Amino acid sequence: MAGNPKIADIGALKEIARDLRCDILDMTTRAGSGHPSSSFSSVEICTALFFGGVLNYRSDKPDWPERDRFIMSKGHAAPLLYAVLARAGYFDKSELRRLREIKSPVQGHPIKGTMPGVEATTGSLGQGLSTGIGHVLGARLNRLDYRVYVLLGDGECEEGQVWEAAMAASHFKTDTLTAVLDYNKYQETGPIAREMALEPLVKKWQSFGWEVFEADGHDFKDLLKKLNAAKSEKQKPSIIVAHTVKGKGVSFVEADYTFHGRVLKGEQAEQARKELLCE
Ligand SMILES: Cc1ncc(C[n+]2csc(CCOP(=O)(O)OP(=O)(O)O)c2C)c(N)n1
Ligand SMILES: [Mg+2]
Repeated sequence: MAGNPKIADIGALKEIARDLRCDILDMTTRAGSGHPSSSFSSVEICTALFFGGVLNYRSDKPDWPERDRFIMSKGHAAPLLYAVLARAGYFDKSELRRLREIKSPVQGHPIKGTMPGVEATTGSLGQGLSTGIGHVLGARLNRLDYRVYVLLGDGECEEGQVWEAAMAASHFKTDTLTAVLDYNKYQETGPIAREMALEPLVKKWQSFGWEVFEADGHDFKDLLKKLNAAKSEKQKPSIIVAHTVKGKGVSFVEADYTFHGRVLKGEQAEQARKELLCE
């Protein structure tokens, strides 16, 4: 049974991306905390996955056994995950207004079981790829036909567990696993190259036994081409190293990495709404 919702064309994907950025901005400004710049960075990646025909899912049946799994390993981008899930129909958009409230199911980092569509508890960076491998092995045991997608941050790749998972994935020939690496070149405290360099990143993943693609992480055509190519891989796990801009869409956030974990307030939020063309 195919579970794929209506596939949007590139023009429609761009509109969805704009709407998602506006939702992220509104949610985090209202909450007064959260990670808008990390969320903005991955908007096109998640839009391509959920609305570009890559992921197989049914929002009316969140526990459908054959659904593809999406794991937001960079869990601080929870506002993006919630905005995407609401847009996909997992729950009403009004829930977004409860971000980070005490006892709200829309917590600052995703918790499995709190909102439909949240597949894994994340936020402690470095763990999501291992969870993804578990889902692939579970599919084999249960003879289920689904794929697993994991969104990683580049700072997250400074965690040792990511590389242990990278080894395990190729050892177990997890060909139904695709990681997408949001390579925005910054982590919390500064540039990756200064804090703990990852280059040569493509060669590293290749040497760990992965099929590696590079993409412009804000270009739908390029992203969809690489995500669809990854689906044909029959032996190895695959990764899309997606070059992105942290804070994408808001000029003064793009220009200043100290916006990590900082929300936009007052005039800044107004300026951002204008730049993003929010209604
Ligand atoms: C294990 C762990 N250590 C530290 C943190 C604190 N932390 C939250 S976000 C972040 C930076 C992550 O950078 P990156 O993966 O590049 O994500 P980006 O925001 O750039 O998309 C850090 C260090 C954490 N959440 N988990
Ligand atoms: Mg980063």
